[in-house]
Amino acid sequence: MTFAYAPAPESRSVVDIAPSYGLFIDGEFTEAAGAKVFKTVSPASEEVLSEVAHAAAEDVDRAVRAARKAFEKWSALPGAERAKYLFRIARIIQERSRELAVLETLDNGKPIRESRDSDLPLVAAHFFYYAGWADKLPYAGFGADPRPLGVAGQVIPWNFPLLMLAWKIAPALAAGNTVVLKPAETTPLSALFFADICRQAGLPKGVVNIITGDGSTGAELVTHPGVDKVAFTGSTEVGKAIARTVAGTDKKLTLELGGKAANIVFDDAPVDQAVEGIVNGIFFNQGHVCCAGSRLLVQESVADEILDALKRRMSTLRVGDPLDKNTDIGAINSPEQLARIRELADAGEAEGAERWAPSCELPSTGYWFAPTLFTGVTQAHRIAREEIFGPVLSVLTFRTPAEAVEKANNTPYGLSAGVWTEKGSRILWMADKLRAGIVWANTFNKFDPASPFGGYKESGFGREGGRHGLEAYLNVG
Ligand code: TAP
Repeated sequence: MTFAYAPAPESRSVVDIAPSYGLFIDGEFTEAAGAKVFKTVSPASEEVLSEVAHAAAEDVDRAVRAARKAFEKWSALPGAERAKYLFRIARIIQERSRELAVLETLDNGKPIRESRDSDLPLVAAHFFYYAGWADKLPYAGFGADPRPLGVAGQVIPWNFPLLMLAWKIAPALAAGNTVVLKPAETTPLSALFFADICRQAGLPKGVVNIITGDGSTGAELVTHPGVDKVAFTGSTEVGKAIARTVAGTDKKLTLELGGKAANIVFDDAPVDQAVEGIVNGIFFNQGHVCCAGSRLLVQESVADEILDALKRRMSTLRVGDPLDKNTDIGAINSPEQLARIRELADAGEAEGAERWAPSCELPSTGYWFAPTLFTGVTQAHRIAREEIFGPVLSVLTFRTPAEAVEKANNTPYGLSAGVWTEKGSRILWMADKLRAGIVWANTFNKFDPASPFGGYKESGFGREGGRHGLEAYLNVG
């Protein structure tokens, strides 16, 4: 059954979206060379939200030059002065958080409860955290006089548009670098609002430049000879291509790529708490999360009990209008992503796994996928190996801790993992054996600006967050 999607008008009016946006270069919004534009669409309503400039190669060059020019003065400012700008940006983000949360939800499709209660507080916290570091760099353990790298070219994905921007821009600026950032084509708006916040904060021109476009714009940016540091978050496929183009140059590189995390539930875990953790692990942000707990490994002796409770809980999840505060699962970000999720879910069935989803009404317009789980999954199935990046959970079972570790590590990725057990010694043993950059114990998807985040293996290299996140923007050799 379907129903028409009608966004709540009072929420929509919180944010004033202009019919068109230019590129933000050297402190000004400007047209792209050739005046090329693209449309950004709400994935929940298919409404065109705005037309956005599509940067050409010469725009990328203009932005990098502006960042280079600004670098001389910005890097020479005392850290305490740079900190003032970052604190100001953090405060403005807090003041405008309602507007930004609605904007993020409109452009991305994520539930307003998540953008309001998770994304925006974390974005502000990130700027506050790195503002605190700006005048303490000589005490960060990188030597007495750590130097910034220069111009950072940063490319981010669509799943947490403003949060990924914060993860990239806050440490770069704190360390004295200047930035050219390219948001994803499907979610450019919050980065453009952020550009306005930079102006509001009086940030010197050229310190932050935002260039919108598609993958070709990203490729122009990361290959530009004036870029000293490339920071990329996105798919492993594009990350590998970037690593190839950067190889042999003097650019520094950090990559945050895909994941296929195991969420491991032992027989002594409290069932209700574990089920909440499983639901949060895979259905938060529609499963568009690089560290999503997309493989549930459950101990055989409690598998039936956990699965029964999980299905009951999934039946209560509300899919639909992302602007409704009661919504648990919003829209899939794009028709392309929806097609990929459908293709992999169909492959799961074709390969013999058993598909289950609660009966739920999906809106007739927009891009939607019901929360889904697969049982009878083997390690050979595509749904156990490939990143789905959607609300689809693959369930596997294990008998012993050693078998859980072996299955959890049987993936080319290594970003995150979760362990649910009452035994502290088992948590420590598992954390030591799991090849994952982050291991959560009796929780999942917990983020903190003070805590480093990053992967092993094909999930990338380098860390964002914490003191480690500064290292990626400093000459520490
Ligand atoms: P990608 O297609 O890799 O896109 C990421 C960004 O790179 C976008 O801004 C994209 O631009 C741009 N891009 C595309 N081709 C490029 C190229 N050849 N050179 C330079 N830039 C290029 O990934 P996605 O579909 O947006 O995001 C989903 C993937 O990101 C998932 O695999 C997910 O796991 C991963 N991800 C990882 C993390 C962390 S922290 N590890 C966080 C979030 C997402 P357009 O969008 O404009 O094409």
